[in-house]
Amino acid sequence: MGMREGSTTRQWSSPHPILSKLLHSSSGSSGSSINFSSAESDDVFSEGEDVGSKRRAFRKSRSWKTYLTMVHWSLRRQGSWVQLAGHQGNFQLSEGGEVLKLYCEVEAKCLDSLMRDALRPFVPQYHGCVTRGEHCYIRLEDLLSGLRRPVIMDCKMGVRTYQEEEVTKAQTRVTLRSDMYQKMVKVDPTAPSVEEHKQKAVTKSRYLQWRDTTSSTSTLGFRIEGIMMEDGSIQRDFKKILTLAKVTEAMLYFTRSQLDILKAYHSRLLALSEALKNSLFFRTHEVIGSSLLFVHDHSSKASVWMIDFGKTTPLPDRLELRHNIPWAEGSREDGYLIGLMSLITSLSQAISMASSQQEESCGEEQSVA
Ligand code: I3P
Repeated sequence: MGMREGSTTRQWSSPHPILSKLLHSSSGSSGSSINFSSAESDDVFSEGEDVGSKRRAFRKSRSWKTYLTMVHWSLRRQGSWVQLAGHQGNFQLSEGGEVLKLYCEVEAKCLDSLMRDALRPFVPQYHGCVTRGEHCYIRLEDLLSGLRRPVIMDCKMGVRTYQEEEVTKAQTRVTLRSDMYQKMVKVDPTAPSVEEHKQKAVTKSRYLQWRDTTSSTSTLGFRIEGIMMEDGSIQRDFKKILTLAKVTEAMLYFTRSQLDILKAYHSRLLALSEALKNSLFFRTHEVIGSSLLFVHDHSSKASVWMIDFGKTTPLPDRLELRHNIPWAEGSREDGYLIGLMSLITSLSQAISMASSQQEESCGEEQSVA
């Protein structure tokens, strides 16, 4: 896996010229998660866990949150978040303004293939790996550079967020997670079974399935993990959204009903859907826990990027996925396209609602005049 220096022209689905980029997040080994801070805190650990595993778990689960905290910090200081390179976590910035993300072999392999795929314009540019101190990092394009007061939304794609192996593993080797039990109870004290309450722990597979079925993941093929507004405020109270109507409400909130931004996102997703049809990578990979990152700023630059490939794995020889059908155990289908279609439909709805709102307010202004 060599260093890649070639830069690609980035495409912004906006009436404005190209400018930005964006970063992402995710745990070293996996997934995305905008772990937006709110009532649902991530930093819950069980008593008796060893310090090393606590630290690892902390680093992993806090990755996106760490990143957002860094952005928040830099926004408050009106400076570049490059200043924050020294912060601990899964990310660092390198001299060139790249983002360094803790190395994960699965993700590095995906990014390497993606740089030669039809999806390249939708993925942060990958520049190989670098070692810093004891750790190896993946060098990624900093997709937030050039944006002022960015507004960000992370949507975790697919009808499930766990790999088939995670289910099989849970059947043969039961590892109980008290941190996940605590997260579960915080959201819904009645969710754990009597047995789980007794153990004060659940398996990871059980937790991930619970998250999927209590959010729009299972039904709409994606869920909103969180939103960061331009003032740096972070919200992640969207995980219990189940209907498209509620997603559309969240879209309108996220974009403040700005038509040009909604349209830019809509056309970017249509372009992504075309690229996915031509992507060998997409046909031959099970895409789990990957996110679409929506980013815009006050100047109406808006784009969407595919991020987080830590749980995206190649399929066995000759197997190809359709991505647009529900999952049945063993099929490896991920439902990525179900999620993409839901998002496109939601954006269409948001566009027509925002248009009507605009027409109404124009009408009101005229009658006042
Ligand atoms: C986390 C989320 C992550 C998952 C993480 C969960 O839950 O499901 O995707 O990491 O597992 O804790 P939540 O968003 O509800 O806080 P993976 O994608 O790597 O499975 P982890 O704690 O084992 O990292």
